[in-house]
Amino acid sequence: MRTEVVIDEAWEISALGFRYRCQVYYPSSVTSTDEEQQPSRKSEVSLLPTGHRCISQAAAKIDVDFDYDGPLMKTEVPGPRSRELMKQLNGIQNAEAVHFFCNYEESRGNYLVDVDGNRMLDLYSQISSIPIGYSHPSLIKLLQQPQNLSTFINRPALGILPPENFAERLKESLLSVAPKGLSQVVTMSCGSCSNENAFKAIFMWYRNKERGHNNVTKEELESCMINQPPGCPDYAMLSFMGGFHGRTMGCLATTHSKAIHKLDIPSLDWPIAPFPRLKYPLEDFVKENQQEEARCLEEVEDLIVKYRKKKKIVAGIIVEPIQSEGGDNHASDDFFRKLRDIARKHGCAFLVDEVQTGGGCTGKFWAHEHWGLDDPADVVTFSKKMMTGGFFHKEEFRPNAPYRIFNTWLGDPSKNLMLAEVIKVIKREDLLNNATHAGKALLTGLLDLQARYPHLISRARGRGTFCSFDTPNDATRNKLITIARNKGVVLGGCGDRSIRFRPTLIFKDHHAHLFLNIFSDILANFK
Ligand code: PSZ
Repeated sequence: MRTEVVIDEAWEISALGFRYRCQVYYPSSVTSTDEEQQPSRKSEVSLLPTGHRCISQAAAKIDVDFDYDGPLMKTEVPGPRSRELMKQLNGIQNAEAVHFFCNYEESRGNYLVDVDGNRMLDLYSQISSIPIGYSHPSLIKLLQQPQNLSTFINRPALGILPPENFAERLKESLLSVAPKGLSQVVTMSCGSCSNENAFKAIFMWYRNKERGHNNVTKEELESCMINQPPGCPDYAMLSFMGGFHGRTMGCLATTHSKAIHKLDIPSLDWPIAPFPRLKYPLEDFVKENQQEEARCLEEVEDLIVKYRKKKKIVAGIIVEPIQSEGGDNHASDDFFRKLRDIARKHGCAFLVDEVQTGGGCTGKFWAHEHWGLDDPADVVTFSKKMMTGGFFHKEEFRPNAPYRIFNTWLGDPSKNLMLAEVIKVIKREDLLNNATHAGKALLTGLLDLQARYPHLISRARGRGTFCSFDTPNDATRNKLITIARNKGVVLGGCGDRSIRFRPTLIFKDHHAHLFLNIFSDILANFK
């Protein structure tokens, strides 16, 4: 029997003077007595906090995102169970990057629960990859529908044996949110794989443009087999210092965020332009920042010309709308419009890497929509919150023959199925506007903390919930992240001293206030 319990709660967070009200629904499916059908729900009943699960008031009751009411800490993190498991895993592989082990069955909404029973407000969401929170009821329901079972258990080699509904499924998932002007889409399994294949599509496009016909010579066919021109032309992708586009060999040549990513790996002599380093607050440095952006754009053009002179042709430019791994470096919309113009002027493809920025966290589905481009990007890559990797592109970037952009899986239809549901939830719950709104609450609070603790926080910045700030140095940044984690807030670092926010799309104002309240205490007591 489906019943619905609605609880109303109101409470106050005093330190920052924020007051909020949280309406709470107890999802009907949890009340089912049929534990067999819902094994993962079994322990939930005992975990139910004394009431509160927060939900957008606009949401239909069936789409409740059930959330806990706050962090609950039992041990320091990593706790004893995590440490034991780390030791175990480290015997099999280098597991030193592991922060702690998670209990995903108990994780809900914006809260990540670890194996020691600690419940943390997750503002990092698996490096920006959880669109609508943990264990969203709409996704659980999707998986429980018998007609979807086959999609999860029979993974096809999509390039040769797609299921009947594949095109239809792409239309209701990826194509329903395609960036303006991009009618074509190819799915891949991860972000690196998406960029890697996007580069290849760009190189093929460029070569066909140069040839002006489809007739490939014998010399080209033979030389490509031994990695030589003309079959392997000396083409390049131009990238930016501080950018991150993945760790596979081609992508790594365009990744310049940390030396440790690149050390010991042979690479390609491809041009690297400086990315603007803006001064904050932006309104106080308008002229300096304009000059800085002009300097970088000039360098882009110089590099294209310089490389052409040494017979290396820049076939494409790759850029992140906000450099993420490299330290949350922003540039103005005007900078990107001009960059797009430069690409067109020199006949280079313009590739926007939306792997981290895509999916709605900036308040628009694609961060580059903020730029207002006259001529759309040529290629847009995605992964993370989109559940599946892949890239959108203009028609002219279609490979001219089958098997040219290809691999075994080419993504996974079960991810497209989940993405279609995620998109429905985003639309139904108005989550793009929510990102704008919640992001404003977060950034306003960060600016307030920056004014009160200028020795600890600077350069607070952000678009939507894609926010960050700088700390004085690496050691302070890492210490703040550790303290926050032990107080029940998971944050991420980026660059050499920034802290970044990458919450889910169901991160609401009251989560921002909850975080700000906790973090304010941390800053007040920081030594
Ligand atoms: O350390 C790592 O490998 C990390 S930490 C965060 C990422 C990778 N992000 C992945 C990423 C990205 O942010 C952008 C803008 N482009 C491409 C990628 C690569 O995606 P994956 O990791 O799925 O291959």
